[in-house]
Amino acid sequence: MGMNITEKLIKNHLVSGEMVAGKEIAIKIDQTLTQDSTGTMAYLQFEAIGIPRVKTEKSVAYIDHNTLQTGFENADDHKYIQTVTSKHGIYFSKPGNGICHQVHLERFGKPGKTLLGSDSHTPTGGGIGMLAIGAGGLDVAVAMGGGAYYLAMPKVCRVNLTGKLSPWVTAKDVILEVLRRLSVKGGVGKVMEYAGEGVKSLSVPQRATITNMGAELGATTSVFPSDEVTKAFLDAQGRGEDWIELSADADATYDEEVTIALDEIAPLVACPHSPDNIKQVKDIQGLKVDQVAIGSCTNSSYTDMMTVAALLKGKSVHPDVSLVIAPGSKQVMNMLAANGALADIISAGARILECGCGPCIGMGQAPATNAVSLRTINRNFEGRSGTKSAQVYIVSPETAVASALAGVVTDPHALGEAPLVSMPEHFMVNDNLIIPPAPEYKDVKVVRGPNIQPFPKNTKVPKEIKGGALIKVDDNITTDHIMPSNAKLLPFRSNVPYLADYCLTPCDPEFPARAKAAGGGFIIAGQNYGQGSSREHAALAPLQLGVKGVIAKSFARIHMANLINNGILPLVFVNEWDYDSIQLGDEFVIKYAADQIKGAVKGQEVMVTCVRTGKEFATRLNISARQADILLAGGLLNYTKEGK
Ligand code: MIC
Ligand code: SF4
Repeated sequence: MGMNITEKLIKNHLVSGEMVAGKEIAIKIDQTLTQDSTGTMAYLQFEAIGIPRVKTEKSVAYIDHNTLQTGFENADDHKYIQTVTSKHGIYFSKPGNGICHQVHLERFGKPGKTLLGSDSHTPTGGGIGMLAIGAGGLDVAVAMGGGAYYLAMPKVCRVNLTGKLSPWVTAKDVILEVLRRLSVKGGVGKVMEYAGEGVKSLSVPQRATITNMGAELGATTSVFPSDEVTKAFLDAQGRGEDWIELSADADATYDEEVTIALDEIAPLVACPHSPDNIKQVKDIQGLKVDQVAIGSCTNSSYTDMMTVAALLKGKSVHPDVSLVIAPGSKQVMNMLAANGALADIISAGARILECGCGPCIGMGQAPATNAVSLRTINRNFEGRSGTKSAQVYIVSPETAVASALAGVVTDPHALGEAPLVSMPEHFMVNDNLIIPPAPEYKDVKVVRGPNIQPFPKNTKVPKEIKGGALIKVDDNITTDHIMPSNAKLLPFRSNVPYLADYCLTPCDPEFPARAKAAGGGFIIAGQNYGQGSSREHAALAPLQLGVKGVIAKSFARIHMANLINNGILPLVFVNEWDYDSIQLGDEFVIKYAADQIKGAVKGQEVMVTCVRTGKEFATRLNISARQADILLAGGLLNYTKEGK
């Protein structure tokens, strides 16, 4: 029987397991990437594992999230990452070189390879036919050491693209349409595999915008075929030799299928505060706009920026709008500067930011109180911009510019004829901000500043797990709620004890103090707990506060893996009404904890006793035998050190 692309990629990298949807498989990882905000922790963990040089084909460390350097903390972290990576055989992309996903696509990604990144938008690499997956830092550390990556064999959803995009409709609108149909939970447990005649009309940056935001569907990853379009892109990057063809067999089968007619899509917008809260731009046309931010790993490519420049040329940003633009990489910025497009952007009144994540992760450009901010980013969770009351809307660069010029939300059709922007035959290649590792392990002294604090480590599972309900939260709690990230907190990603004092504070400011006073306990949550980022800090900070388990209606994939990796039980309510009956402060006991964890592998329920009611309620641990061992050992680090 024929295979789809996902099956081919997995089969070529399969280390163990059966390729049956839902079953645990292990795959070999060819490339890894980290960024600074998850990277410090990943490298501290890599050091703790104790392997001298990475065993991957290529590992790259990017500095892109935290480049503000408001104090010594960021700069110290950069120094640590630069020295530790040099020592262990990892390429280092200096601050200013651009956003990890954009640069990786330009300079390192290869069709047919696997990529594991400590950032949830790693699936951007699927735009050139990689199996690119986001994971927690510890999983990436293990992969750098040559260990396999374990995941549940995903289902494959064929996204059949028909027709062609109409003028003013973009790749961003395509993925917003997919989100409108499937929601932020629609991709859970699946790979979104793009196919159909519509594929060939999409450029690599357009494909990458779509695979990037597959993360917002909760998908394991998303992938496009590697075809002539991919080849032209790699040729233009001077990397034609990295190309291989990759397509689904004619008789390939899929678990699910959705069809998107490209010519039927209109410009769309994701309204506050969720990427799946979709409307047509024309439905909110006229809403007054205070800020427009163009950039992020979703829409900061050369062609995005050239389109923006063409639309701004000879015009002026509306007096009431602050327009900020962050090109995705040094390559993009350099080319805009060389061909004059940057001058058009600047003349129009845009504020140019350094190539990096910037406003997307709340590193500067926080909007004013109650402000309306239109952004080309991928996440508009409440408060992520740095301003809780801000209303953030996700749009395409075209809609962003049309609105920045008009001062109100505007469908780009209002701008007349769409500009023709083509892919360059040659990108400007100058990798002088990418530092290769030292030739030998012993050559480098790793520099550690005072901001780098020991991270919490768990211990073996006790006989009985006891603790109270420390907090009860609703559905769709994001990692931005669990471990907020903004200009004030991001500098402390290598200082978990400090960060822990802010854990879950957007939901309840008293949570850290309560958890500390109680000596730990349980988090009670609704559906899709932990959606969003791959940040392991959303597990490490609770661990620091003594959290032993999270009892939720369901979990987001990466966060659940991070909890297990840190020895925190991700328990799922069997009966959702038990969620309703739990009161804050209720005390719980999980008796015979080790036996119950082992039993869960066979599908047995994990019984939790509530001391107040004297009753037991049933939960499930959806774990493999290996994950049970990890939980029993008190986390992946202990498990790895035990030599498993
Ligand atoms: C994000 O977009 O939320 C981030 C910041 O890139 C995170 C990583 C992090 O929290 O450091 C992600 O997407 O994984
Ligand atoms: Fe950076 Fe934003 Fe992309 Fe995350 S989503 S990697 S913060 S640009």
